Amino acid sequence: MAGISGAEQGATARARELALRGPRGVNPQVGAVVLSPDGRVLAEGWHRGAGTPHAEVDALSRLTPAEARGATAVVTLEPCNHTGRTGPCAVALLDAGVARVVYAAADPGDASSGGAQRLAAAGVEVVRADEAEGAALIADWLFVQRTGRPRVTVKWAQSLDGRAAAADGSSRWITGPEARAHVHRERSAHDAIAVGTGTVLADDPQLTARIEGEPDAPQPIPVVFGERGVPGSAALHRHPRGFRTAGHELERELFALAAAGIQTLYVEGGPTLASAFIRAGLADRLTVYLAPTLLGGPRTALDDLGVGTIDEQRRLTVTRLEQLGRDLLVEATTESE
Ligand code: AOF
Ligand code: ZN
Repeated sequence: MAGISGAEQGATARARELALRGPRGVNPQVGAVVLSPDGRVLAEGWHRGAGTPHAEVDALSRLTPAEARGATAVVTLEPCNHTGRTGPCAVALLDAGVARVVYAAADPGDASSGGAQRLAAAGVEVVRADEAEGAALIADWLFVQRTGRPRVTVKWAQSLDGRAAAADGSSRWITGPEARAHVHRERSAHDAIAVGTGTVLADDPQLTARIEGEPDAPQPIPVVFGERGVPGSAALHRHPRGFRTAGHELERELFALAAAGIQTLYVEGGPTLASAFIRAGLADRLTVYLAPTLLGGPRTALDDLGVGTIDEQRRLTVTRLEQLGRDLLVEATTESE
């Protein structure tokens, strides 16, 4: 990358690794490396979550004033320019006498952005590195900043003829073990799983991510949508993270989840909930497991989507098509993405 030394390039990659040590939550994952003028690593830092020091301040805290003076700070996110839960990092870097700042992603915040400009105006050399990788690192957080809600994946399994259950409502195991293993990976890759109370009552799901050979796989927190309560005997009460409940006003509930630090939501909760998310334009990505079986009958995988006439159809873009054992996985994005 133009204007960036080999040492700085290495430090940018290292800073991304450090960022991932921090938790996903209301704040972005951010990493920082401070280099001496001749490119030696002087200190590393990362952000440990809302209310704790920002990555660059964490790294600076490990240096003597003499080491920091004239050094280069390499950060995955533009140093902030605001006093939030902590003070402005741009000022901390200036006060420390840092001579050069290399950063990747721009800060999208109205209040927090402007750090790069402030530093440059004060005579610090400010260089932009690796913008795409910096943004990719915090893509879900950036999505939340843009929309105010988590990124939503809606998942369902269906027979080849688009049914989710037999006429009597029995529905388990229409897909094979490979598809089910894939679902557990998907669960683990999201911050929260949404189900409707109907699914809790009918299936009594555990909603844990069970991945062979990965006992420590991240466990998303279950969110139960709907007015009916969760019975005291439900398996959900034994979930390692507990569970949240949510009402039926989807958009408002999503804002609340984002405010609680949930950046991604996996909607697994049956035809009613899946349809509600899609109808409301709140489904960003669909994952459909197609089982080579026929069920016929009234139990369609989705119910009313508000498509009264063909001009209102919900056009999708297929982003992935894969065979999982005997089943097929179709991934698609909606217009709202
Ligand atoms: C972080 N960690 O390492 C950097 C951030 O109110 P605060 O103090 O929690 O500040 C959060 C904002 O600060 C965040 O939204 C982002 O705009 C900026 N930079 N944040 O949490 C960091 N460098
Ligand atoms: Zn900051």
